[in-house]
Amino acid sequence: MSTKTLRNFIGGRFEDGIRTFDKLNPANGELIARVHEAGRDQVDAAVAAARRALPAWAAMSVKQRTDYLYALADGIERRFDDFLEAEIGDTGKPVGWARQIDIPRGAANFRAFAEIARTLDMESYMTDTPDGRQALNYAYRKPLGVVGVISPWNLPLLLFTWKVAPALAFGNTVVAKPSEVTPSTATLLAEVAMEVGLPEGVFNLVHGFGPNSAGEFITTHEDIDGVTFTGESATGAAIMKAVAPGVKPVSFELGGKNAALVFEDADFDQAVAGVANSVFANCGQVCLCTERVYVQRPIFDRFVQAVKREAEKLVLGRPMDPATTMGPLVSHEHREKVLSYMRLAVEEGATVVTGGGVPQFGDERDNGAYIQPTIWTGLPETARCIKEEVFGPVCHIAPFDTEEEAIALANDTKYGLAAAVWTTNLVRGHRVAQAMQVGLAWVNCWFLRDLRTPFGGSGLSGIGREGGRHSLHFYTEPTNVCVKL
Ligand code: NAD
Ligand code: 6OD
Repeated sequence: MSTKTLRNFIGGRFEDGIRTFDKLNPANGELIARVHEAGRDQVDAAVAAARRALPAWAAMSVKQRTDYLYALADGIERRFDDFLEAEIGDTGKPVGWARQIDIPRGAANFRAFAEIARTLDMESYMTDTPDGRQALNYAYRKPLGVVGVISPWNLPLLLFTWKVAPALAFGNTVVAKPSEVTPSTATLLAEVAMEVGLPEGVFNLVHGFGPNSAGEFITTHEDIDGVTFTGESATGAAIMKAVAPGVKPVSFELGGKNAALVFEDADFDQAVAGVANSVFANCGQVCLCTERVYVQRPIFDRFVQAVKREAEKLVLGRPMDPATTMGPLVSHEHREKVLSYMRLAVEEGATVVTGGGVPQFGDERDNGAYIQPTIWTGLPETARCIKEEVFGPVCHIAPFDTEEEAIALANDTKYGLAAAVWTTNLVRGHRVAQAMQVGLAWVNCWFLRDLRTPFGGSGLSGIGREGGRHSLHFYTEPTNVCVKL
């Protein structure tokens, strides 16, 4: 495959950056792209272009504006195979997962938010006035303005469009930075924006890193009206500091240390398959992945052995091979981090049920960032491997006796993103799900979601909720209009 050149997209034109950095394929270590890093001047130019484009974009009829969003969705689908190849090249994820999840959701995000924008109603109240007449109050929603979007590498197109789509649907213009680790599909989206004739300056793309690079230049820019960010909790904290002097709003979707609770009355096979999927999907690199599994004691040993069998069945193949069920981690740097937790787990007293290291293939995959799916048992609840997000294909499985104990164990974390409850007792399912201190609780499933529902977490997992109408809270500013009648 030839090496690509990826540029910034500013004011409707592709532009070189101040220097380039290399993007390697995590499945085999090959150079796949040279990426133009935006300097401060280019971020300034992108913000200025977004500011110039804002009045016309915000004033456009909802029908006309959302027609562009449908066109972007159609454009992604027209170039589905380009997006698929680019996403797989950047991440090493299995083709089956990217074909079913990443690329379709890139298009679906635009359609879902276009639909929400087209069907919005307005909050209104009729109030009695002291002189016996009435007043009509209505909350008129205006776009927030120029929105800074910063996204991570694990579901690159899905999470990039998850922020760009609502911003555009509700009349904002955007300066967006994908992760430096996965710059390709965002660049393809810029090409699609050009192809569908999106007005220049409405969507601007800058490449680069966080500190002292495009990420920081966006978040510290005084003409940005707010920042929506998905990534690590520590990065969220740095961004909060960066926007504090301007008192800018933020929307944060951050890390997780998600629990699965498996009750003895669960459908055993369904729970085993569901838990294994929630631990190992996308090589454990989904913020919603399960890293802590609590299993009711009577089925504990059998459950551990069954999940071990699922882990050992995973096919660590080449990403484009349809038989592959687990690709490499996203980079060698990230593998070093995950491996450091594997060493730490042993130091902290874990029993390694399966995995724990790097697989050997005897072919080009040995240059990739592959890692073994790993299960631990026996750690104390105070262990760092129980408390800290690993973001790899690992979980710890521990027993519990009572429902109260299971709830307490699941909630004993500073994160608050997601949890899954496995039980055939649906009354218990509702009760336990409602007791989870998380933004998303599943019963007998994982990763299923209607795009109209609120998404996000509490504690170290984030600030605010996005999704459907909930996205209005960040992407629009209401003006209450009160009319005396
Ligand atoms: P990261 O925080 O390292 O990077 C995310 C983005 O922030 C990248 O574009 C990066 O360049 C940028 N960035 C880094 N430092 C910055 C700074 N100081 N100022 C401005 N921008 C900066 O995260 P990652 O490693 O790309 O992604 C993995 C993390 O993201 C995990 O913790 C995962 O749980 C989390 N995540 C959360 C969700 C969610 O919805 N809650 C979704 C996906 C990923
Ligand atoms: O499904 C979504 O909308 C979403 N934001 C998923 C996030 C996954 C985290 O890695």
